[in-house]
Amino acid sequence: MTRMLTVGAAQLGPIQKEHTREEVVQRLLALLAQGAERGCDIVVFPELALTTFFPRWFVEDISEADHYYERSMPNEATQPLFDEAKRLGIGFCLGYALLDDDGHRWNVQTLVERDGTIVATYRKCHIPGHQEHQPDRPFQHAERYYFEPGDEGFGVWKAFGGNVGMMICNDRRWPESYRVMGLQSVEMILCGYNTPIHYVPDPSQDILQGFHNSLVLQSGAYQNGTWVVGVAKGGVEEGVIGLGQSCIIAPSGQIVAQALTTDDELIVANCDLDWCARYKDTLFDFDLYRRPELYGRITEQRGAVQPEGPQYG
Ligand code: CDT
Repeated sequence: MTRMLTVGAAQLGPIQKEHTREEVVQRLLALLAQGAERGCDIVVFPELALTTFFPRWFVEDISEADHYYERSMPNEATQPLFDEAKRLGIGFCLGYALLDDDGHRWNVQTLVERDGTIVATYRKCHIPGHQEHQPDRPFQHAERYYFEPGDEGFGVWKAFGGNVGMMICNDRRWPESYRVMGLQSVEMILCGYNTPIHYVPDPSQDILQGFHNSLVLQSGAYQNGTWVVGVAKGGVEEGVIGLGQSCIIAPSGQIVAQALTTDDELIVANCDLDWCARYKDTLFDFDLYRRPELYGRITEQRGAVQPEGPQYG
């Protein structure tokens, strides 16, 4: 018996400042329609998929940015997406900024089942960039000003006939994100991202953005025996070049589909969730082989310490 899940990674090209939510939702609907034609059970959209990547600008008064946040989900602008997905019997995962009733600002992804019910809303845990205005940069990456770090960790949910987890962009660079989900028997991780090619603190990394993206997604998939779906918002958005290269990774670590453009583009893969067991029950049989008694530093310590002895460098 196999548990097949056909997944679409719905990459988006740039969303400029002047684009309205209604225009963006039309693009999401077009990708959803392609997903229906190609037999998708679920279509995954990127991080902050309803607006431009607004943390690239700093505003002294954060309330001036309130219009970039959703106050509820679904809402008037996104209801057509929820309605059409339900009509088509396709689930989806949507990234957006949320300003909740208690005034908290989160960078979230909501997972919606094929019948239109909301499975979960994940809050991004690893918030990159900086908190204060850095006027010397060519563009800001002030996510730490605009978002609180998620306080609920990395859940895994019974959905789509398997065990589904979520993470958002920078989370994918941290092995702990995958492992915490691996320890909950995750079989598919959904990850939207916005990755500028230019990394201001160390431009030597610019040319490696694509390599680092596939490196972390592939190793996270393999080391935890899980499918991983990485979905970009790419292209030139407000003058900033964003990485595309959305991809779907098998539990073997192999890339089974990858976007060719940096525009709106749907890539699709038929994913056998039972393939995960080939890794989870053998080389990565956690119960048999892991040594948690030796991993205490992972949770007890945040930054690195120096070994004892002379200090070099
Ligand atoms: N959106 C997001 O998390 N982007 C970061 C950019 C690097 S940190 C400035 C990423 O990890 O891709």
